[in-house]
Amino acid sequence: MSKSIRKVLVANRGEIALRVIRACRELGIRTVAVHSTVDEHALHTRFADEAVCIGPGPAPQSYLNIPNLLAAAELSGADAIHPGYGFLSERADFAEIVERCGMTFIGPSAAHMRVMGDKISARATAQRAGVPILPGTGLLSSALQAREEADKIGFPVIIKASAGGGGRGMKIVRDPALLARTLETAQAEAEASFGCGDVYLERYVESPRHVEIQVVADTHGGAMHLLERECSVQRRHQKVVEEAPCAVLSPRLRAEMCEAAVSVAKAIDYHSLGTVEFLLDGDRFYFMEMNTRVQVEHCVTEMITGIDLVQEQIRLATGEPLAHLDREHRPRGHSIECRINAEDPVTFAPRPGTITALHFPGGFGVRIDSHVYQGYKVSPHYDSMLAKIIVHAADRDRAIRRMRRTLEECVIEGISTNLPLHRWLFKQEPFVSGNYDTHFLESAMDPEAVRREADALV
Ligand code: MV4
Repeated sequence: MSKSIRKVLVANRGEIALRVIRACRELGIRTVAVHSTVDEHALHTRFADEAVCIGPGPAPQSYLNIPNLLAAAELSGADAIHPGYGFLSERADFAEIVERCGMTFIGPSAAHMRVMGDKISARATAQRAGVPILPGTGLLSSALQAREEADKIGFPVIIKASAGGGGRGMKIVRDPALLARTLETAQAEAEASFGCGDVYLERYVESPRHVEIQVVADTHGGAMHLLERECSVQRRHQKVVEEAPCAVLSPRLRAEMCEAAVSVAKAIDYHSLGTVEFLLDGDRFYFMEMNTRVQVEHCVTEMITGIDLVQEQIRLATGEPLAHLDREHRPRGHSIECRINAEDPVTFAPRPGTITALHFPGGFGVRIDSHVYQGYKVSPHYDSMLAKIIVHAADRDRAIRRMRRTLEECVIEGISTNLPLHRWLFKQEPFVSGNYDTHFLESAMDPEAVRREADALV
């Protein structure tokens, strides 16, 4: 029951499009890039075997334009579509249309995407699988019910949109008197942003860490984990640094979380790559959500397991079993990723423009995943990520030292980047000691110190 894939249309841009093209090349699969008019000279356009223009710069008219993508697939004779991350990667309707057109969607089934895309049903799934969830509710139907439930859970509570995820559509309520009004606002905002006003409650955890488990599952019932990633260094739900393994997980807790993640995947007969997100509060962990796509931060898992996750994802989409992967994984050294963005290092405001000079670092244990080059024009239409700098070393201390020297070597001129922020971060004691939570970056951020790092450059 193995479906062969001979030609993949890559429905994305930037570094992830390159990443997919590279994986296909090594697997002997032909590739079709799609690009907007703005990306005519982009590397993904050049690296692929063929390229098709699918519309103008704004994403809704190009990278999110389903009819144009399907036409490009049909015209080029692609037999599979890889959605990358962002854009259409978690749109169940897109996965469904791709399959109805007789092509393979490189990802899970539309049904898997729907169960996990709806955060209320994702929570119910975890509970059914015997995986810890925070005290909370299903769909809220009235302010009165919300108040009764919140009193049982205990304040503070957090209101979450069922169609949200990744931190979108969440509101913390500390004062019971504000619950009814905040609920109304949350429902209205969810309706406006997602076209679905469904919300639910959870007990609010004040200082959690974000730890996620990578899972891989085949279409024959085989499922396994590939250890964890720590993603607590973030701002406004945008991850800034990710690492694997997590500095504070005991082997026992790691084993429990990994087993829980596999249970969630098995409970829905999942297949493909998946990420099961947990909140870690001391030595307790709680299921948050499951992402059904390849993630920006997948590289740190690749470095500590030696497994090419994008190649695995493609193999799994053809119906190949997991058999060739080792069953037991112990972290092999330590890996850290820094997301380098075209933005103001202090305000985080996007800063598009032209890169006038570029030198990426190198050397032992350094990996750069990037689509930019000298003369590259960073467009305001898309995500501001320019590059991922990934290091791998024998242990966390060595990985931090390697990242420091790597950040020192990196030169990007002509636009403002967050390199100074990273240089500052890698000197901060809470980060270096591993003693930080999801609030660390926003609370410790010192604009003066980051400006000094920016001025120390050149
Ligand atoms: C929470 C929480 C505290 N308590 N849920 C944000 C992303 C989404 N996956 C879940 N998120 C959170 N859910 C409860 N009940 C705190 C967060 C949260 C967070 C989680 C992971 C990484 C960064 C975060 C930053 C702020 C809040």
